[in-house]
Amino acid sequence: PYTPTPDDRFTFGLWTVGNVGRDPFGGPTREPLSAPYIVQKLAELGVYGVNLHDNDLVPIDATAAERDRIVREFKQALSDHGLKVPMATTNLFGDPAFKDGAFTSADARVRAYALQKTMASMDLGAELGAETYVFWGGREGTEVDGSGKLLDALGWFRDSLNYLAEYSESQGYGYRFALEPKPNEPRGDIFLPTVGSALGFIATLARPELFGVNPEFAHETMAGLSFPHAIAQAIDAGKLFHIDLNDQKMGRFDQDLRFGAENPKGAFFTVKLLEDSGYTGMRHFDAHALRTEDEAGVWAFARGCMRTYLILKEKARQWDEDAEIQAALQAYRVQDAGVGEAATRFSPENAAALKAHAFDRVALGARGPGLEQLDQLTMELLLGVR
Ligand code: GCO
Ligand code: MN
Ligand code: MN
Ligand code: MN
Repeated sequence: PYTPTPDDRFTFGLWTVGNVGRDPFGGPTREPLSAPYIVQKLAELGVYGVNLHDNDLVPIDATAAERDRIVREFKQALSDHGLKVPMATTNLFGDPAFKDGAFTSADARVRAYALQKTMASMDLGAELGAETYVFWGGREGTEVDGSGKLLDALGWFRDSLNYLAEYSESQGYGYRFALEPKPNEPRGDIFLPTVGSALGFIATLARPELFGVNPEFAHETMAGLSFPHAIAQAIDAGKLFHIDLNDQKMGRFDQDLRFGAENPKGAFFTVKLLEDSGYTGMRHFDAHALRTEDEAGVWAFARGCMRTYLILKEKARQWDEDAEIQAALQAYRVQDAGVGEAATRFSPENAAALKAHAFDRVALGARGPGLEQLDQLTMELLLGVR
């Protein structure tokens, strides 16, 4: 049990298992792995697909001939090992040209270059069969609000996304776009810092139906927010187009920990929401092995992300079937308001009836809902004694 198969729809990025263990204070601790090798190893682990930034595969300064050779070899590996590329994205953060933003740079030449680079990357993604296109605006932000671009930046961002959505449609790519919010790092403040911000912004785009969100566990946690609450809102809005699963201690730098490594309870309710809501998208792990690890540790990390997901999926099923938990849940939810139709649908008559109803306010306030017991039962189930 808990051995993944492609039916589980697990994906990793080339940049995740390919991470060489660099951090701001030290260089790489691992050798780079080639893309075809990563494809082979992920397939052996039962993964469904692999995602990429343009420059994870094709170096930014590759010639056209080099690009074609690299892409040909990658496609060969995908077909040899039966892996898909469900999602593609652009590296708009690594090159110094983007040091003060890509779509939100104050330099119109950089904004135009970001559009050009993204169109080329969308072409690559489409060639590889990607259906989801992610925008993570890592450099879209400021340290200096004296730059005076807080309003302009949102306008530039919107214009770029509108442009690229039209490009996708004009090419017949049919991409669904997913905005990935993050509150900070590498910028002091990143624009559109949370899932809620991104959802609000999408409503201002020319083709909002083409855009959803790509929430990340670590990013909402960095903002001090609850990841399950964020994805619940995205699901409710019909906007959960993709998801970045990992883990993170609150109040720390971006850690990209193995899924479930730090907050298994948050991971449990994340899995439960995805499974209960009928989410059909990819379960993508945007995380990497600890810098301490060698290559064996990388595959232990990848296997661990997927095993934890599958274990929690099984726990979610147990939770649903646990009679005591279900009874506690039933007791918690009082179904009948005792006011007939009056509170369910507005009409002048219903409103009048509701206004006339006598509530026992003191009794409502005195009721204990049993949440301590419900939570303890959940903990005991997670801790493996139920
Ligand atoms: C991060 C981000 C990135 C993005 C990636 C794909 O914190 O570095 O999560 O890993 O997810 O660029 O959009
Ligand atoms: Mn991240
Ligand atoms: Mn990260
Ligand atoms: Mn991410």
